[in-house]
Amino acid sequence: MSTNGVEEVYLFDPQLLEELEFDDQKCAAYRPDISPTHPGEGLSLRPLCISDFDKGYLSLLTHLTKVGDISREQFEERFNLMKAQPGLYHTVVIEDMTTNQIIGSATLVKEMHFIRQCASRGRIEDVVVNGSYQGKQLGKLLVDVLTLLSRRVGCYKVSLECLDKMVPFYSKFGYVKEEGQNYMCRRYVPK
Ligand code: 16G
Repeated sequence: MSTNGVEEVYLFDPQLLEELEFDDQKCAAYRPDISPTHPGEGLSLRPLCISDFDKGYLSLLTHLTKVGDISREQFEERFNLMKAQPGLYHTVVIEDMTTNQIIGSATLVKEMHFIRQCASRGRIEDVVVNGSYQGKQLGKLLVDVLTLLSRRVGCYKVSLECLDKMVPFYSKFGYVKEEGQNYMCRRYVPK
């Protein structure tokens, strides 16, 4: 795909999303019905592109947590480092095609391990939807897509961290608080 004759640089192959059997395998119910190929009027769901620096991707992330002052050079360097590890970083975005702004995003990170016969595990990170687009089932769509993708790319499990109030939301996709397991974290910078 190209915009203005310039070839898009995707973080990962968009075909991976096209190949998901979303309608047959989705976890959540959608009313009205939406899907990765039809996320809603004027919206498009796709992998993160290097050009999303100019489409408000970083300012969307500030709805989730601190982002800092990231230059184009820093963004592109990080993007290219992630892209250079094929199969590990899957950031999906939703663009409002009428404003050319990124209004939703989530990331699946695939980690490689030795345990379980050299297995991989998935982590769903940085799920965020612009407040003006809430109620359009977009958070649900992003998490559903990445959860399906985690299985498709061979993860033996997928996990995420969330606030107490978000537990009912993530439960819809089959995420459970495992008995006896705790999320522990040591921070080196303030929250
Ligand atoms: C949320 C995110 C997590 C992210 C963290 C950032 C989801 C499911 N969880 O817990 O991925 O790393 O926020 O917060 O999106 P922090 O900057 O305070 O660590």
